[in-house]
Amino acid sequence: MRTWFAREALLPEGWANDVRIEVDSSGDFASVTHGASAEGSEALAGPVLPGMANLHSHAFQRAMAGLTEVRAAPDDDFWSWRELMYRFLQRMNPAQAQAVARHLYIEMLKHGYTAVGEFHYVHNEPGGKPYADSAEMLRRHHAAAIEAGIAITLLPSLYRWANFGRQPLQPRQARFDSSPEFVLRLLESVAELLSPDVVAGVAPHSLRAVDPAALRELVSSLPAATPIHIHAAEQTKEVEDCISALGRRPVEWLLENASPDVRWCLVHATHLTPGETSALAKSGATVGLCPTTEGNLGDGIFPLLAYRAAGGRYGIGGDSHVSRDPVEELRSLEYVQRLVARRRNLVVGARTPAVGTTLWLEAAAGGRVLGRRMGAIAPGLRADLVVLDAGQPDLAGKSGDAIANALIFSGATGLVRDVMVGGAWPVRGGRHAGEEMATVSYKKALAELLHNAN
Ligand code: NGQ
Ligand code: ZN
Repeated sequence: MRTWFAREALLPEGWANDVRIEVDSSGDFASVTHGASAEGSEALAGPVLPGMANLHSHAFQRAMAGLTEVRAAPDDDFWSWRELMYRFLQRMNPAQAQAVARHLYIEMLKHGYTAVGEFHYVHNEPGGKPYADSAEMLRRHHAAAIEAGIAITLLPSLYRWANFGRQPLQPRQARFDSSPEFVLRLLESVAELLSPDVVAGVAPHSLRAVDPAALRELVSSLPAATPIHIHAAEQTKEVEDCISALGRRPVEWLLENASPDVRWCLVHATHLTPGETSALAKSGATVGLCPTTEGNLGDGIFPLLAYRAAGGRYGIGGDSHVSRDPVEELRSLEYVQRLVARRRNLVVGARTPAVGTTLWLEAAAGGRVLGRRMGAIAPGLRADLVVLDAGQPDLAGKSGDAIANALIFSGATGLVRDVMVGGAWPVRGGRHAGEEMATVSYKKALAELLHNAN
């Protein structure tokens, strides 16, 4: 047992003072006591928040960040971006994918993410032949997470069709080709890797890429409590195509046919009717919001206020990784709602009128949908902590809600000092022991990928 002491910590009910945190030898919080004495415990270097979950990652896309911000056609949009992304991933080999993911995961840790849901669909060799070990690419992401020290939920994706109506995959989608049996085999082959910080789930890619029968087949074959992540209703074209093919909007169809519950993460869920919004909120599912990517791709605006008012759960994802920072995601989430409503201070809860505190607590709690015991500083959960640097000028004189608000709304950088994942400290003093090596191999991978690009 190790015992830590924080002058201030963000507990489920809000900021508390003089908090004693016991972590057992397996990396779980054993007890959390506020108003406690510091005696016999090790002092943390500043205010403490629960570790943040990154619900939705396509790690390889980090290597493209900044490369698609050039207008190539008068009507550049999500679909033209997708073509560039497909082209980019064609040649990425397993070693490069691992180098990109390892570097990304280290950067995410340094910004306060302690767990990642890796929604993984680049299964096959270029051309579409499965690797000798069909789990090769998935294992590379596991290895990257272990090297980084981030908790990971491996979400092998089922990607069967190019579009609704069982349209055959296009040649540039050949690396994704997979069946329910293929995905279930991947789950079996990673079973020996599982631990409290390595979880496996599945990711039927979307209603575009998975037909209803295959979705049913996959979901009905899963062990209890397996996380199920799916993209839904991100683009209006997808909503229209879904209505033509299935007679329902994507989220409406899922609610009627797949009974999403606490195991489910609906990624984006951008385009909802008021009826879908409240039904989804009451389903127990979590929405995986990816604010910086959704902005980057011009997806649209999620009805966050109505969804929260109906009791909906959500978390955040880095998705295409145009950001690696939870602060940027949360700030963007609130600002987009302000721009629409032309009001301020919108995401606030019963616990506190402070937006920063509310956003961090709610998004962290969304980490449950990674299938890992996480989401708060509370006994029985994995010990994930984000310790801020009390010496930073942007935190000077601040306490409680003002800390979380300064973190999210002051543009401060470098506030995160130490990060604990399952009782271990992959980041200490703002540094990660593997960062130099990870940077060297990331740069090498990027040089190779960009050199080969055409
Ligand atoms: C993805 N990204 O899976 O990476 C998708 C694009 C697709 C987003 N939806 C690929 N943002 O939709 O087929
Ligand atoms: Zn995605």
